[in-house]
Amino acid sequence: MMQNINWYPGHMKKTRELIQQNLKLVDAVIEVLDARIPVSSKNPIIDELVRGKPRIIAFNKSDLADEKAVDAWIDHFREQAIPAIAINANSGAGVPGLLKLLEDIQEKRNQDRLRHKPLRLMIVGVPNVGKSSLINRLTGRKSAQIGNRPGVTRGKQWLTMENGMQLLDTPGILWPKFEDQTTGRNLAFCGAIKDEILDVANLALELIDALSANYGDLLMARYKIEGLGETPLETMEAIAQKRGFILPGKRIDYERTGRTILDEFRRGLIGKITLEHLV
Ligand SMILES: Nc1nc2c(ncn2[C@@H]2O[C@H](COP(=O)(O)OP(=O)(O)OP(=O)(O)O)[C@@H](O)[C@H]2O)c(=O)[nH]1
Ligand SMILES: [Mg+2]
Repeated sequence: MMQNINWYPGHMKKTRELIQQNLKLVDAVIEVLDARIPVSSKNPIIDELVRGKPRIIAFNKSDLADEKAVDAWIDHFREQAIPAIAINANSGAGVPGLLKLLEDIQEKRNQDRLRHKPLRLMIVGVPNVGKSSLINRLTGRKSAQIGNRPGVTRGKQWLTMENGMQLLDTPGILWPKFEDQTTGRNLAFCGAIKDEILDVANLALELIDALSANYGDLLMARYKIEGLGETPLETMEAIAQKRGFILPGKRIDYERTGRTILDEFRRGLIGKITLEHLV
């Protein structure tokens, strides 16, 4: 059902090398994950690259995610001695808590050194996860370029935070190798892959399928359908009927229905949803 996607455009490899170089310049890393897809938005290469440096995991877009599921993920990482926190880079919710975690790292570092230098930080994450939005939050200005599409930030820049810490902006990286289609699918649902290369109707079918497991009730409530269909296609057709997305000849407008479902999921209109749960 899922079309093949080119997961590893040329600039991704360059980005990885850039992150590797930039890592040498910083003392600690903020890894931004999408709170809706904590597994799929995690790049295993980051684990490898960051080893030895203090790291904080920030679950961004928590306003769109399932709070209970995210809390479980936070506990999971804290048990591994990795500080984690839920944030909303748009509103600033959770950011004071993140600053506190950064100050903890700074303090610990100061204890080990005679000369106290401001912490140098780097933010990493997949495209469109909210890295630039977080940078703007942390620096209190509108410096980093933000876009509602992946791949906006390409260059490199240092920014000074109010508490004196130095922050480096980096482009997002998408992992170069993936074992399963689920990861790519989840990234696409959440907007980490350019929509132009996606088959929107099929992607929406996959989303309906993914939502049916834990959030079928939200889907039914949003689209005012009695129940879920036997198949995702049936559900999609029921949604199309409800919304009146019908073409001449009573043909269902799958394209428009698919785009609507995806768009409403991304805006949180279907509900607060996390697609990947701890087992
Ligand atoms: N709902 C919600 N949207 C967010 C949040 N943080 C960022 N966004 C939105 O997500 C989109 C991408 O944000 P950016 O900050 O540009 O993401 P980025 O990671 O820098 O993206 P690239 O530079 O393309 O890799 C924008 O439309 C932001 O407004 C959040 O916490 N909640
Ligand atoms: Mg950016």
